[in-house]
Amino acid sequence: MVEHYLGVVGVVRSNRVVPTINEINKGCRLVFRQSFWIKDKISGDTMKKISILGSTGSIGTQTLDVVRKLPDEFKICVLAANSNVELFSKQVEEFQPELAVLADEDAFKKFQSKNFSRTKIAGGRQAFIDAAGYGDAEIVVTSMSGFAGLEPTINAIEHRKTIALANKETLVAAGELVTNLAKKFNVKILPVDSEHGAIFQCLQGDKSNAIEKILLTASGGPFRGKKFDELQNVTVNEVLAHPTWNMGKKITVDSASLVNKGLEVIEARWLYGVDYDKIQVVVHPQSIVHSMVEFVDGSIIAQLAAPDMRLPIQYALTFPRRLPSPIKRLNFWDVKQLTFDEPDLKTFRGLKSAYDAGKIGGTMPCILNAANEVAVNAFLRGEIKFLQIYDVIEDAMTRREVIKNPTLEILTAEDSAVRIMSKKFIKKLQ
Ligand code: MN3
Repeated sequence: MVEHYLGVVGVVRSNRVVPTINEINKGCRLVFRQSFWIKDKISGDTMKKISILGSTGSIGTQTLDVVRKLPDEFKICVLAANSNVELFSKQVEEFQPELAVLADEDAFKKFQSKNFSRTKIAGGRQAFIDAAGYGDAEIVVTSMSGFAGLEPTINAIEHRKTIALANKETLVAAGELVTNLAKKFNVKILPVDSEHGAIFQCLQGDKSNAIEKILLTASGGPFRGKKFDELQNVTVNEVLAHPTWNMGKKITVDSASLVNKGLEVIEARWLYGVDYDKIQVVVHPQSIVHSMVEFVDGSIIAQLAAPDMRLPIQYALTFPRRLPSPIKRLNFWDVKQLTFDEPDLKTFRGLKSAYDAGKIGGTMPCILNAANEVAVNAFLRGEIKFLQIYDVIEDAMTRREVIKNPTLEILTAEDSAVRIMSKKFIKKLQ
């Protein structure tokens, strides 16, 4: 870190404001403004401005916790959420963003009655999309859930915001479109997902571009080792009891079905440009190795840490710097053993479906994603059994025609069509 600063300073001869090591440690940094370098922390101008879309969800609240613990680093530009008025109001009060948006119109009506003197407020779906491109935020954390995250993410990219990507459905449904746009606007997509954050860390400093394969770890969820017959009648509560991660409901169901790992395989393909046959899922129940990269010479680099989402979130926000974090430290004398296993693709068919969808490409991953979103909601409402999630996905994938190189319009239309189709299919299952 010190070297980095001195390096920068060395180039700028007029600069007389070299920060001391103490200041660097406290987070002081140099900024280039109006043709000279200045050291500026006190005014808050060098604080990274971030916007959080989906601030009341699991990743959103943990992102705010990271911000809370590094008060000199970040300033909140936008907070946006769907409908949790109570929590959202508290967040707006505490972080005083420039703009606060609730996507749900009814929730917004309730929210509107409160008075926030320093914050502009807005409501509705379009306001949520617009919020993604608002102001001079440097980073947009996309922590909303599902396909609904696609349009706001595209808007953020078009406004040249760095994306801290937590909404994996965006890259699953529209990987090609989103990564091409990011290239066009020269925008970085930084992973927040713990596995992809791990891969990202494993690749730092490696310029050889010599990845042999990506080893994507999976906890295996609450049903690891269980067979088809044992999973016929599992309840919603059993599904929601994830052994190592505490997350939102949608992703917890996805983790139990291993569809989440399938979505992550597709996410990894787009983030790292690696073919599907070079992405291998490794079941690792302790969730300590967050993923690994194997290089052409046979070396494998892994990232390890206690399972705590605040770590990948913080790294995405502070990248390329590392700053202190309150997460629990690993004690290998307590850990003792790390185990690895092959995933059971026969029982957890959704993972295989995701590989298939990814390899087929075009609209197929979008079809898989839409069917899965509908199926997960139906399961949470008690309308279908757990394993029928796979039937809903397979039904959609066999019945829809694939369109290559889809535009946003095509993807949106496909997403809606699959939702209607899958809902009808679920009615027949009941
Ligand atoms: Mn993950």
